[in-house]
Amino acid sequence: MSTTYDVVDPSTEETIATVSMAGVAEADAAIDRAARAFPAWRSVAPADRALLLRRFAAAVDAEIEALAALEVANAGHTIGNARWEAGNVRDVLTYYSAAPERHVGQQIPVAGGIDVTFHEPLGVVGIIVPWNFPMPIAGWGFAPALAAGNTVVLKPAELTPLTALRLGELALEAGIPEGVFTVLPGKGSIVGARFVTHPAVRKIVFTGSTRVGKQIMAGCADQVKRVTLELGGKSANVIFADADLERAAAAVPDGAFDNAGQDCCARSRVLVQRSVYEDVLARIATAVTAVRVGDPRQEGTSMGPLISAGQRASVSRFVYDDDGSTRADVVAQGTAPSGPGFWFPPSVITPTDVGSAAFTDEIFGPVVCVVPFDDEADAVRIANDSDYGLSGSIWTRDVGRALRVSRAIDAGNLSVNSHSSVRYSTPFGGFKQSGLGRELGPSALDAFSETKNVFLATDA
Ligand code: TXE
Repeated sequence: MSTTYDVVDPSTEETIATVSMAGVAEADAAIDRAARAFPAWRSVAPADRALLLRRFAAAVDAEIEALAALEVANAGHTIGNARWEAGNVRDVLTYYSAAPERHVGQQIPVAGGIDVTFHEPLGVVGIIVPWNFPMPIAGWGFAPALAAGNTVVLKPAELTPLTALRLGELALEAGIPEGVFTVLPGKGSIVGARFVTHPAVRKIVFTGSTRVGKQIMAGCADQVKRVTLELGGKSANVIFADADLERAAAAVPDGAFDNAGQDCCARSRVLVQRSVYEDVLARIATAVTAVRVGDPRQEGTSMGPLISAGQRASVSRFVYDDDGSTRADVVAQGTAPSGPGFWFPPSVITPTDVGSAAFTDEIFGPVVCVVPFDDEADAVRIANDSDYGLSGSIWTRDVGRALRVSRAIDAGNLSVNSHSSVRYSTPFGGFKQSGLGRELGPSALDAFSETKNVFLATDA
């Protein structure tokens, strides 16, 4: 049964919208519509499907400011970040709009005939999106899925449905046929879980916690359902003594506190070579205390609020003791507004034990840990001593070391002398418990299609 719920602005705690919450019946109806829309959508001529995706991209482009403002209100993202996120959806759609005409099969030499491969779409794809990047993470799923000829049902996170709902409307306005792309707000345990069990849904794309990702993977096993998982992270930011220390330290806040640290790629473990440790720690403390936390609508604000009171409580336990006092290993803190809003000051921790929870758990807030290391082998050992393996950075002027350490760290997305993780044209995903499969880049299309091999006998 459908009910409604209130959506809250995390910077004011005010209700900004009331949204219908789908139940199992609505999920089943949307999946049935998507299944019925599939045969026609997969048969749309490649050039026409490409054109529809470009029109969808143009519709997003025309609404960048409106989408960004909606995300600022719903997720507390800074206006600069939110513009980038809306632009990213446009860019991902544009990038994959080339696919219908260019995702080609092979002709393989064989005896006795002709052998060709086809990329067949899967059918209905269920996409389950978290609250931290509601627009891009949705786009990374639906753009390649639609381009490859699938239809999509998408469940946004309970806390952040507004931009996804608008993207669903823009798809229709751009001419994407009814039923091809449906956005369905609802509870993960009900609508998300139904995507997993419904036999017409042939693939799940899930981004969220490792805990739920494991449940989804287990649930998909029953039907051998295809699954792409993008889960948590605890990424290492390794600063060698030969690096440009000023640049490396200055990049720590952006690398760790993007989206108030609610970023699966957050480089939340900073490893600094011991000979420069005190120097770099002091620079990091200066950079962190200078972070401008406040109204996300103001141009120039670098960090907004956390998403919810629950998230703030979850982050607080790494920084404050039960009696409210700051923990002893917190060595620097910025400021944050008081009053309404789920604010949290950016904080630096120097844990004495790399096995402590602050150093091993995904905090998902503006908290960065800094520890020393002795040499390259020590840095790699500490970096890899994690269940996660999503991203990371290496700061050095030694090219050989940059490549050696990049190869040695068990993570899917590394950057050298940079904290960037995501480009729509390059693969993105995690090692170990950070996920399964890759999104974005040219090979994402393979995750939304099956390879079919056809042999045609030509012998008389
Ligand atoms: O995630 P959930 P939460 C991490 C981060 C964060 C923690 C908890 O550490 O603090 O996870 O966040 C849907 N079947 N990340 O609780 O519950 C849910 O409705 C199907 C990292 O918000 O995993 C939402 O749409 N779906 C991460 C989505 O899953 C289910 C981003 C994510 O929610 C479901 C977010 C179920 N049983 C959190 N239960 C990243 N990789 O960036 C929930 N959902």
